[in-house]
Amino acid sequence: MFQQTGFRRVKRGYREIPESLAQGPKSVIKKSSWSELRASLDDEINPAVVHPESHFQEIQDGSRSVFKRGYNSLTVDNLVGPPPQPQEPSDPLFPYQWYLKNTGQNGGKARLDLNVEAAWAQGITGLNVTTAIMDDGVDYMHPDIINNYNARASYDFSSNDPFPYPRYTDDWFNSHGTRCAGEVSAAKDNDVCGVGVAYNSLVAGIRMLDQPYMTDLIEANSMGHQPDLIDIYSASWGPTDDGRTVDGPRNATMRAIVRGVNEGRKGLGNIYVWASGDGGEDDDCNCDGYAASMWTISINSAINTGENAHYDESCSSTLASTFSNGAKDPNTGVATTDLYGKCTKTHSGTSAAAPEAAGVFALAIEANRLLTWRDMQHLTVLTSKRNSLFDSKSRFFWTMNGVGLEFNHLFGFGVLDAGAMVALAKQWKTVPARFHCEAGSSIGLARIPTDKSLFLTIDTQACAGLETEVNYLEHVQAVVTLNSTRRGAVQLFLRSPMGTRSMILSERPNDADSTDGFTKWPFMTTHTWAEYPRGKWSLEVEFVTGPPMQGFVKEWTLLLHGTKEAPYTNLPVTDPHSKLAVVKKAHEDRRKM
Ligand SMILES: [Ca+2]
Ligand SMILES: [Ca+2]
Ligand SMILES: [Ca+2]
Repeated sequence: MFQQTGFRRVKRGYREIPESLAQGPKSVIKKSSWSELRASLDDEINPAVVHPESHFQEIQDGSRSVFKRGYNSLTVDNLVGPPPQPQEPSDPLFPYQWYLKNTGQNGGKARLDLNVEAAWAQGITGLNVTTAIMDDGVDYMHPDIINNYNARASYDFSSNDPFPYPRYTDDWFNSHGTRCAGEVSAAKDNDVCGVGVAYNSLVAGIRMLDQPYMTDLIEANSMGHQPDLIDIYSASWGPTDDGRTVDGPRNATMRAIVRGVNEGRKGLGNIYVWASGDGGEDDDCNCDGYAASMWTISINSAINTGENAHYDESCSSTLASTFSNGAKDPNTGVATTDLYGKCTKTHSGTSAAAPEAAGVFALAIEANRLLTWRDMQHLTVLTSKRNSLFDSKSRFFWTMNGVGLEFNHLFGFGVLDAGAMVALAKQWKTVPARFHCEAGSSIGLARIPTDKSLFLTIDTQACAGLETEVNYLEHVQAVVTLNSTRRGAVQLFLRSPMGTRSMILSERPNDADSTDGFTKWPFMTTHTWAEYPRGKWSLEVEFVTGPPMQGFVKEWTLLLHGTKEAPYTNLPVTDPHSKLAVVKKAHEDRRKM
C-alpha cells in the first residue's frame, strides 16, 4: 500500500467551508469524529442507519414490479393505444419546482423551465436508467428516494463500505448529495417533497467527498465505479472556486474518465455531468480541468428570470445550462429532498444545476438506450434553447457560430429542453467515428505586449488525407504554455477559420501567480461545434488594463476533435426551423461548394 498526497475538492453551492475542513488533517476533532464513525460501522451496524445490502435489492425488486404497470409492460392496454397522459404531479413541493414547470410563480418567467412535462408526455420518465451522485452521501432511506435507490451501483469510498449514508453533523453539512439525488429521481405522487426530473429512474450514491482531503485514488475509484450499472455520473464539486486555482484530474482519475467514456455502459460510454463552478465572475471554469474536459458535460445555471446567477462562472467549455437559485425571494431556490426525510426549497449553486441535467440525460437514455457519450453532447447542442437567458451585466451576448448555432459564453448552447431532447433522441442515429487531429503548433518564446494583443496563428488542413482527418468539429483544445508576472491578468481568445471567437481564458483578479503560469494547459471551447476546421486559427493573447505586466507564450498546440463524415446526414428533419435543420443545411451547402 502507498499513501497518496491529498488535495482539496469542494462542494458547489456551499460557500462557507467549516473550520474543521479548512484546517485539514491537523484537525484532531475532525479526525476523532471520523474514526468514531468508522468504528461505529465496524462494531455494530445500527439498522436504523444501514441496511444489509439485500434489503435494497428487495425494495428494488418490489418497486420494479410496480413500475412495470407503467408504459413498458406488455399489457393489452399498452398494445392497443398510446400511453395515458401523466397527470401533473400531486407532490406538495411540485408548485415550488419552477425549474420543472415555470408558471411565473415567485416572479419567474413563465415557460422558462426544463420542459420536462413534454418529455413525460412522451411516456419517458427515466425507467431503468441509473444516475450516480458522487458526493457526500445520499439519505437512501428518504421516503422520496428509497424506492428509486440502486444499492448495487452504490458505494462509500469515504469510509470503504457499501453504505453511502451521509455522516451526521449538527449543521447538516452533508446534505448536498441527498439534495442532488432528489432532483434526479424523487418519486412522483407520494405526498412527499417534490418530484425528480426522471422520477422513475434509479439513483446511486457514491460517497467520496467526506474526508479531510481528496486523493486521486478516491476520485478514480468513484468515477470508475460500476460503469456498466451506472449510466450517468453527476458531480457537483471540483477544485476550490477561489479564482486563483488551476487544477484538474490527476493521472488515475484521468484514466478512469477515459475508460468510462470508451468502455462504460458496455461500450457506449458513461455520461459525466459536471457543475461548471461557483466562483462567480472572478473565476474561469476553463481553469478547472474537470469542467473543461471534453469527456464531461459541464453545466452552468440561470435563475428563474433568465439571468445568470451571481455565483456563475463562465467559460467556453460549458455546453449548456439548467436552473438554480439567485433571486431575492427564498422560494426561488431549488426545491428537493433533504436529509432525514425532510424537504428543502433552498438548494443552491451550480451544484443544483448539474443533477437537473443528469435527470434530463436519464430521460434521453430511456428514449434511446443506444446513445453514446458523444450522441448526448450532440443532442445537448442541438436541442438546448436560448429561451430568455441573458447576462445580467451585459458582458456576454448570444452569438451565432459559423454553421448557425447560437451560443453564449455564460450559458453554452442554452437551457436544456427535455421534451425536445427526448423527441430527437428517439430518432437519433449514432454520430460517425471521432478523430483527433493535431492541427499544428507554434513553438518559441513570444512576448505579450503591454498595450496591444499578441496574435499567434496556425494554418491547418485539419489532417486532410490522413487517418485523423477532421471535417466537422466537436471539441477544440488550445494547449498553452505561458508565464506572466501575473497569471490572472492574461486573457486568451481563440478565433476559428469561420470567424467564431471564443474567450478561452478570462481575467481572474485574484490569481496573482507569477511562477507557475500555465504548462501545457488544455483550454477547451465548444463554441465552434459543427464548424469546418480548415484554415487559419488564431490565438489572441492580451493583458487586461492595469499595472504593466510581462509575459511570454512559450508554446501553443491546436487539437481538433470531431468527425470526418457529416454527423447528421441520416437524421430526418421534422422542423425546418430547428437547429438540426440549420446545421444540416449549412453542411449540405458546404458540400456543394
Ligand atoms: Ca458508509
Ligand atoms: Ca415526491
Ligand atoms: Ca472554478
